[in-house]
Amino acid sequence: MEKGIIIQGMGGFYEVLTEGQDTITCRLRGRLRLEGERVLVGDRVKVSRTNAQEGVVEEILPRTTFLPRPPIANVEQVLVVMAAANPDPDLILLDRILVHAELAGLEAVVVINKCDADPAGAQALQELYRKTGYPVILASAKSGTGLGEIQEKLAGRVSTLAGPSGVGKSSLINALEPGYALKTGDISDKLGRGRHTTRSVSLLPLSSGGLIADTPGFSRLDMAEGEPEELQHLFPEFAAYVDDCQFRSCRHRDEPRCGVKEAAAVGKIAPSRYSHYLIFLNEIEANQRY
Ligand SMILES: Nc1nc2c(ncn2[C@@H]2O[C@H](COP(=O)(O)OP(=O)(O)OP(=O)(O)O)[C@@H](O)[C@H]2O)c(=O)[nH]1
Ligand SMILES: [Mg+2]
Ligand SMILES: [Zn+2]
Repeated sequence: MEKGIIIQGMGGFYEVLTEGQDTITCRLRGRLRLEGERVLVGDRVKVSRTNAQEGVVEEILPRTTFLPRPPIANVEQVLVVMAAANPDPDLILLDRILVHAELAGLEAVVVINKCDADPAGAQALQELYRKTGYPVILASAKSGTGLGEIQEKLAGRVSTLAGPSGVGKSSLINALEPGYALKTGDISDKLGRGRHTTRSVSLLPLSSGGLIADTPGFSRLDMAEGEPEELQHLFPEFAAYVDDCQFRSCRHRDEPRCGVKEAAAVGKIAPSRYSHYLIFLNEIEANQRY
């Protein structure tokens, strides 16, 4: 049997990139369908060929990572894309995606695309996220800014893009690999939002040897399940200040003498990050009550 990776799935058919770099169309072995096995793009599989272009997925290998949104298996890294403008950056969504990436054990990179449209705004965002410790890349699919830096992050690794519709995820891939000519869509004048041009997740081989997933944009993301006391660990920049909290069990909300709260008050932690932490904490606590 050959090994491969699912690069696209559609209506019960899966495109599998084999180790020999062939792409073949596969169905799932009936047994896997019966077991209700959910196959994701990124899943490593064993396939048997029925002919040169077709085969059957016989086995799904254990996943190393899993990201629920965008739904993808085995990626090492998430590039969270926001536009500097058109559409306006959605920082709470950006932080939600970063929290999900931390929870899944993935590396994350913040990409501010469309810097050409608002260079000053893009720089302010870079400044804000620099404090988090996440790498921040200022990019423009239009002018080519930052493409080299993105290329470096992607080389030889399996990565996914994530972010709202219309921020330029597909455009960035097209700028890196013009051969793909992925469909892109304009921004609706009335709502200032993207038009959900990309409809499904697909993993694309890069000339640098890596794989990058283009994904549909989304704007809603439920807070992950988890323990309220774990949330602080999903904000990596908080770690430097928790020793200044009076209580070891501090949730950094109402407690007296809280190092995190103090760091946010003086701007050592970005106030928006801290306020999103409080919002997520309330959401997790509310979920626990049911
Ligand atoms: N000015 C400017 N426009 C850009 C840039 N990148 C993309 N765009 C435009 O933004 C619009 C949306 O781009 P897409 O690549 O379709 O966005 P997407 O993130 O893939 O959107 P979905 O597939 O709907 O999730 C298109 O009109 C692009 O031409 C950029 O760097 N600068
Ligand atoms: Mg797209
Ligand atoms: Zn605290």
